[in-house]
Amino acid sequence: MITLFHCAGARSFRALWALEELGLGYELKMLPFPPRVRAPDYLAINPLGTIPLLIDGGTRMTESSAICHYLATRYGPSPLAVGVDEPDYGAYLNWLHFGEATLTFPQTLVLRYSRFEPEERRSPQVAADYAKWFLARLRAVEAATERAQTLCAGRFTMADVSVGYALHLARFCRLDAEFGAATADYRRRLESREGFRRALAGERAAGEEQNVPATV
Ligand SMILES: N[C@@H](CCC(=O)N[C@@H](CS)C(=O)NCC(=O)O)C(=O)O
Repeated sequence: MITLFHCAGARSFRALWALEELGLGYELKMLPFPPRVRAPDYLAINPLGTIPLLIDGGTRMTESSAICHYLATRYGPSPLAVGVDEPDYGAYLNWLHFGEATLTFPQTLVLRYSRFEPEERRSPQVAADYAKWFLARLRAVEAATERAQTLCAGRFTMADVSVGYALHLARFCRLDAEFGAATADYRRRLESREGFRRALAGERAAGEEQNVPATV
């Protein structure tokens, strides 16, 4: 059985969404955010203290975008991964990593310095600078989604899960009002997927069952 440690709304949502898109069975363990402070026992399981943590037999993974690709290939073949022999293999890998490294990184600084730090450590300047950074990087998504319904390979893939999570998180960062028209439509298409909706409902139900409050 696959086990996923998750905080509502956090990057582990990518893994949860991927599991739902693939229709795999899993156990969802909810944690309060941040686990290193509010669930210190978790450090014995994952010394990094971060989520996601995915355990699948002897495999342990802590990188959300890598988990998406792992699940689609380990439990594939699936059209959710792009194969090495397909023309868009490079574009797929690039978007998969772009979602986390280029888009989510600045968002976490916005959240941290506008909402998560204690009042005296907050920095409107840092939050504003990284909001600008995020919106500038989003131009690549706007250009791609003006041309096509998905990011690559002419179909929905784990690259869309990776970037789609960053667009989902933008609502919590209050940055979604500044999306271009194509990006806003793309996010609506992603969020109307059954797999996305099941993931959202699943994290809500598991949070209630396990008595773990939502992150934001
Ligand atoms: N690059 C990693 C980042 C993991 C990460 O930093 N997760 C955040 C939540 S979104 C976290 O656990 N933060 C709590 C902390 O750093 O203590 C990924 O994509 O999964």
